[in-house]
Amino acid sequence: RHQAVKTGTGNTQYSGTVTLNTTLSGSTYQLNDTTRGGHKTYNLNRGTSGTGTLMTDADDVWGDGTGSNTQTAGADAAYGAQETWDFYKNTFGRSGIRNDGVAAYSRVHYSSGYVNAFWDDSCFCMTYGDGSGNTHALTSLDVAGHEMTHGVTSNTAGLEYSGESGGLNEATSDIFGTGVEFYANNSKDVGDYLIGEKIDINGDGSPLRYMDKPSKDGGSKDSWYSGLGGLDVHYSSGPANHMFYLLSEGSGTKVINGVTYNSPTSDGVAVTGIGRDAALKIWYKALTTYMTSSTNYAGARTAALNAASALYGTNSAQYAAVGNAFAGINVGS
Ligand code: ASN
Ligand code: ZN
Ligand code: CA
Repeated sequence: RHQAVKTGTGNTQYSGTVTLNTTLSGSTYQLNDTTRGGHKTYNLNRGTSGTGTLMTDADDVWGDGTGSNTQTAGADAAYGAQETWDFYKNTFGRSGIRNDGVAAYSRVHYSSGYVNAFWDDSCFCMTYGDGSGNTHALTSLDVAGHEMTHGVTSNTAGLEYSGESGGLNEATSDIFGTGVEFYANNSKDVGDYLIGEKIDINGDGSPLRYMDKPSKDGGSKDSWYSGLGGLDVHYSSGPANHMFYLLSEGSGTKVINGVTYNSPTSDGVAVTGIGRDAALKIWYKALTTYMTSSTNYAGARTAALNAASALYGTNSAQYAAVGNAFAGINVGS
């Protein structure tokens, strides 16, 4: 049967009205983006296994911007996959999660009242719950970028998901999830250094995590200490998220896209940022070239310094800033 690439409209819950590449098969549109490795979006319809059904539509307009329309989560998931694909391709020249030009697939409406989203290496697929109570669908752009980055990490450094390497794995997902959010440059979902600010996971409007000062979530640490590896990986990620914020934006108070950040350093020494683009490049090269499955915080510092040296040279401001940002989280000096 003849298939053609079409330009559909997604009425997302979190990112306004967006363009989605779809496929016209016969007289039915499919949420299938053949221009980005063949990413397909499926509806699990509250099931918890298999792929469910490929999302299809008669007029190529997907969702209505609210969670009560079944297609809306599909529009957000497809948009998240699209922006994550484009971020990695256009920022790092990475073609998909495995860098082989092949897309993962996404599943929405997983289970009932499920308040999470997750990447799964075994199916090479992304899954989103609908949330419950005050928590909305887990399909926001930073969450999508966070989860799919777990696939990138597992296909590169392979950071083991426990101890300090687990914290670095989680932070890598927050760092590039945030990279995706800024990359998309969507006026309805502006970039920030907060994670999950759109989904209301706490039911009180607060985000899940804060990169400028991770301890604001009540569990994450701002700086490395000897017991860090004993924490949940979503808390031991704090110092690396904080390092990334310091490296990008510098310490102290700063307003970005209307959000006020106030980032301290563990030693009280001010850090000057080098900008998010350079910080992202350094972390990506560190992850894909220098880190291994057992890299800890001290090893991450060495990896990031090696990456900055390779990209900018050891006499560069970028190289010096990596050392200063790690000193700001009590790693090295
Ligand atoms: N949302 C969680 C995370 O990315 C789910 C998981 O995979 N553990 O950490
Ligand atoms: Zn994660
Ligand atoms: Ca965010």
